[in-house]
Amino acid sequence: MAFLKPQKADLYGEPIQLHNPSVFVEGDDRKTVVHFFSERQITISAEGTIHIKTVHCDSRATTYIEQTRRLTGEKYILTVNEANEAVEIEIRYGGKRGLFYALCDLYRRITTQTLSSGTIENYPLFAIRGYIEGFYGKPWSVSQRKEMLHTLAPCGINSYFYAPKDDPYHRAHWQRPYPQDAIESLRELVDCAKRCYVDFWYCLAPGLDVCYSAEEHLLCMYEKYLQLYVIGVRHFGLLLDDIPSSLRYDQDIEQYPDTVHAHADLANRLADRLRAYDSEIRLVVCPMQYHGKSDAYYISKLGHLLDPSVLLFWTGRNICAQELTVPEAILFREHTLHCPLYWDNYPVNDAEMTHQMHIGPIVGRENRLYLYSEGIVSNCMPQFQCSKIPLLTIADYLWNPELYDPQASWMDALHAVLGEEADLFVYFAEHLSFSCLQSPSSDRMVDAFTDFDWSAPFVKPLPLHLSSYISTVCDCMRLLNMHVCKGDQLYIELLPWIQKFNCFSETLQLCSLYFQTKERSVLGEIKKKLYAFDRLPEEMTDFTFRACIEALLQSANEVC
Ligand code: LTM
Repeated sequence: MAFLKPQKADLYGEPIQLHNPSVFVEGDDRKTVVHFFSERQITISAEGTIHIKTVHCDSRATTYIEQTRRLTGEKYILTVNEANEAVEIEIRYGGKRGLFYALCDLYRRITTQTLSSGTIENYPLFAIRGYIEGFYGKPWSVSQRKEMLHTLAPCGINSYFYAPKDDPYHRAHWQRPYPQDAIESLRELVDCAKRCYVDFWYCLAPGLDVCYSAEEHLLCMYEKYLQLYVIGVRHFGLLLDDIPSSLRYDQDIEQYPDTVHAHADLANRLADRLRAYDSEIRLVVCPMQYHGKSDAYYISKLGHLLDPSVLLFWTGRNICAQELTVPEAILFREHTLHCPLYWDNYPVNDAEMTHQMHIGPIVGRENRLYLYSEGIVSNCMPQFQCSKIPLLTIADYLWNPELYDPQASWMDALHAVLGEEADLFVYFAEHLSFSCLQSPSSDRMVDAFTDFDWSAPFVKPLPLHLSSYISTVCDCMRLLNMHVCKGDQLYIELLPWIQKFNCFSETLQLCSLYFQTKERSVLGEIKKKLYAFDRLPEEMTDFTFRACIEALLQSANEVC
């Protein structure tokens, strides 16, 4: 697994074989370490086969990141020595989160039998590594949210932004305080985030009907944030995306020259008030104009007016940005006096994208963006299980973008979510790469289909790689069907795309039958299947597929 990819690793020898390992723990924060391993069913004992010594250390070596020239509590140094009786491990760390990442790293190496002697120095390059539940559609449930925290935190994600557009208390009825049962659910979530060392950002979206200059509205927002403060939240967001662009109340029109002054004033007053309450509170603002050119009037004015310590969201050149680049980040900083905190609209697939399923890896984010931004926060899909796959690649990129390899990371993510079945599942998943990032075809399909002349199918024997591809697609289809029958959530979320893939698979099986029998009646069946495939609205990478089948039909004068 490639998660928490080390910055420096000086390892030697074969991986240490550990069967039924048990752990002996000493040193600083012993309670945390014991709790960590006990929760994961690893025995803690005085005769442990692994001896762990933890050292909390406030030195340059454990707190300083050279590339970004900043201090962090997320760094760790892991030293492993194979001794006669036990494996001796020392963890040096600068902060609690660093210790947590060290333990996650160690645990993964132990359970995958990849622990080797030597030293690992590790820390993340992006400061804010997050995801936002910021889509339109059914919000995730509390248990799903907790599951996501447990999935992503061990891979280095450190921030979760709560902003489901369809939570009425977040947006449509932002003025209403949360009822007690909802607050209890949020408390559960905040506690879970804390245990996962993830910052919980609570976002409020009052822009549909707020009166920017009204003190009573500011007070109402402040009290809403305090409801969350009481349950442990220290990070807040003010979201002004997707709202009317003109001022609607006479009071505001009289007070402000234009909308941007109203937005800056509200954000600054809110920041002042929250900080007067607790100076540690952090605030992020999502501007009304959150994409495009950063020298546009609204965003540059907002940046200049906004308190410099308030973070500013930005989605990039487009709402769903194909690329996020260093030159654009530098320009953003120049024009707004703020480094962008990217609200990255991938893998989100709401609004016009509901026929797309974004399970491919993140691509198109430059590897040195961490030097010019506050971080990246990825907007998720309503399909919670499916979101895990791209989010794991995002976690990988955000930790160590210099070494990020999208395809390798994607396979790791698929394995993390699906286990060994990932190797078969990928024959389906490769067809789901339609997105703002890319629209390639399935590599496996293209490799299998080219080198074969579909318009002269009987000139040569069917190449082995094509028949083997068709049979693997059928195996993959059986796997998908089996999970759908079992009601497994990930496959239920994928059902519309699985149904389309089924048409694809059946078309290929019919082609295979035609190649064997040369029976012309099969061509009619192929035509019907292709038609059924075309009628389903889900987007799949079908260009090569359609072109080949059409060539086959045309060669037999079966015009589509
Ligand atoms: O992107 C932003 C800042 N706001 C909304 C999101 O809530 C929505 O999920 C995405 C994708 O449709 N687009 C938006 O404009």
